[in-house]
Amino acid sequence: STTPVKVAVTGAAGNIGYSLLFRIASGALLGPDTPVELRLLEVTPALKALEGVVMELDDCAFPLLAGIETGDDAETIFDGVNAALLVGAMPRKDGMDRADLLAANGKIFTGQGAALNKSAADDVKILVTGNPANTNALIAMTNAPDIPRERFNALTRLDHNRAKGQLAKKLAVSVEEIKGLAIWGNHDDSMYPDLYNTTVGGKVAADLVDEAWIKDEYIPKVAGRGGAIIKARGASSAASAASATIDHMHDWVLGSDEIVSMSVPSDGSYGVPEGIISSFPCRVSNGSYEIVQGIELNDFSRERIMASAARLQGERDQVKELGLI
Ligand code: NAX
Repeated sequence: STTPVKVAVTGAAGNIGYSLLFRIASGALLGPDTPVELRLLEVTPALKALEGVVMELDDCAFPLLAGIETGDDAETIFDGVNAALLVGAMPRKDGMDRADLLAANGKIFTGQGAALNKSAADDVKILVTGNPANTNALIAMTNAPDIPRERFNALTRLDHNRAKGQLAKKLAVSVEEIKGLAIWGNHDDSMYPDLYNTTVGGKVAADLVDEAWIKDEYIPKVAGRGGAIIKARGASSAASAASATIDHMHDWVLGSDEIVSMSVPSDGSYGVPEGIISSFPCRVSNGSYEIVQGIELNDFSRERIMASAARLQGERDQVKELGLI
């Protein structure tokens, strides 16, 4: 049998963790032939709750689950890991603005970046889900100088899946008919789903709907989906966030025939400045990704993408000022 792949999950006792771990252990992340060893990181007060989650994992008797280690020391938990899903972060509390959140979470990601730098496997791939995901990934990347920069990604696959789901609903088609859809920019309300380069059954999606619908209904709906779920469910998206986290890492490791949305370090493509981690349409194969080149962007798309990139630059400047990068 093959050596287990070591997969780290931070915030493992949290809401997303509760959906994520069982899917990883069942083979959804790395396929039905790859055993996994889970490395679960939590803060000390949550280790007790994590113990309960581990009991449930045991009780599933997953054939692919080769082992579980838990702890509150990042360097120990990240030792030899091949994939790291950085989910744990501090949620925004009442009266906390985005700057406070950046500062509070920034410290988590400087430490985890440094710990990954010290102890992860040479082939490690890192995906940040914890918010503000793009900038947290930038902080971790900057604090891990020995890990190639392109190994740090942030999650915009949930926005991608939401965008796909809403378009499929509007046009009454299967999500499988939608091709080329991608999210650009930051994982916040400035994210931009480009329907001008999306096709549905071979036709350009933007031609199948009104422009007003795209601007006034579709984009706000995708952007506001997280809030709508909190309102309806009384808790933030967890299963869908876990599913998107799986989708992203699965495709990164195993490849995909589809264009997917990944937040990756910008190489200046499409005028998105270097020095930020932004969402782009990507192709993935053989364990690596490429930003899709040669896409024609209209003025509206370009404007939206630049506005979202400007948000990321703003966050980058803030964390720089805080001394986190
Ligand atoms: P929870 O608050 O339920 O769980 C977070 C867990 O992280 C807690 O158990 C906490 O103890 C742990 N944690 C905190 N600091 C830690 C540290 N330094 N090391 C290890 N663990 C630590 O939140 P949950 O609903 O699971 O969401 C987790 C993160 O995902 C949040 O930041 C949230 O904003 C973010 N999200 C990101 C999404 C995306 O698309 N990128 C969508 C869903 C979600 O909102």
